[in-house]
Amino acid sequence: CTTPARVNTPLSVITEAFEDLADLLKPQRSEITEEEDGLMRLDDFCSACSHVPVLFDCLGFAFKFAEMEYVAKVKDLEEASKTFDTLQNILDLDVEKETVKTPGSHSRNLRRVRQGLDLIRAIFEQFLIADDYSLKDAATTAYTEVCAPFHTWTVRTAVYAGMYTLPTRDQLLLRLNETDQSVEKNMRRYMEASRPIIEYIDKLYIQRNIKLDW
Ligand code: 1PZ
Repeated sequence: CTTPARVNTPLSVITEAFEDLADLLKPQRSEITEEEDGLMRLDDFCSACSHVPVLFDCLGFAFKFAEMEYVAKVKDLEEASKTFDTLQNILDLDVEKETVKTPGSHSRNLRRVRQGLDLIRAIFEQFLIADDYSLKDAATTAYTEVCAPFHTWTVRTAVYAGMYTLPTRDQLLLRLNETDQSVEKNMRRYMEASRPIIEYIDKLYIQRNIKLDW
């Protein structure tokens, strides 16, 4: 029997990784115990996050610094996963040490990675609003909504300048090896899968009385 060749595009790899992670959050999976229910493992989270950098390869040099920032934060969490089993564990330790918002702390890096995942979701949402909407306009709107309020003036200025160097819509589809139809399907799937994960992370902070205004 012949299996049809399945094309694994960068986007489908990312999307599937986050769908798998979101599945782990669904209650009543038979193979988990009650204590494990509702817990997200840090290593599972990091392994999904580690797929994102292929997206940066499609964006060009201007977003190299964003990639390095993102990768450094995920790497810190990967290191932490050798000591801490769950996302809960890193928050609890930082709460105890009063280092939740301290630059470089695991809880702060988790918040930054979460903002990155949400930014991607928002960019996809904007991108799909119209076929003739440029990537630059989609990304600018998404960034203004999701990340700009939390970034310094210097970072914001650099990001807005970088937007002018983004590829066109067609160039992006080409680099992602997607068609108009397949990109829509994959982006929607990522939007669906990332939503519960982002909400889950936000809840971890809120449950510990940490406001999300940073
Ligand atoms: C396909 C779509 C293309 C759109 C491209 C839009 C890219 C916007 C990039 C925003 C970069 C922000 C970089 C710098 C952020 C830093 O201020 C903070 C510092 O955190 P601190 O050390 O003070 O705790 N770093 C971060 O927030 C780390 C994560 C940023 C990268 C997220 C980008 C993800 C989205 C890219 C899509 C490929």
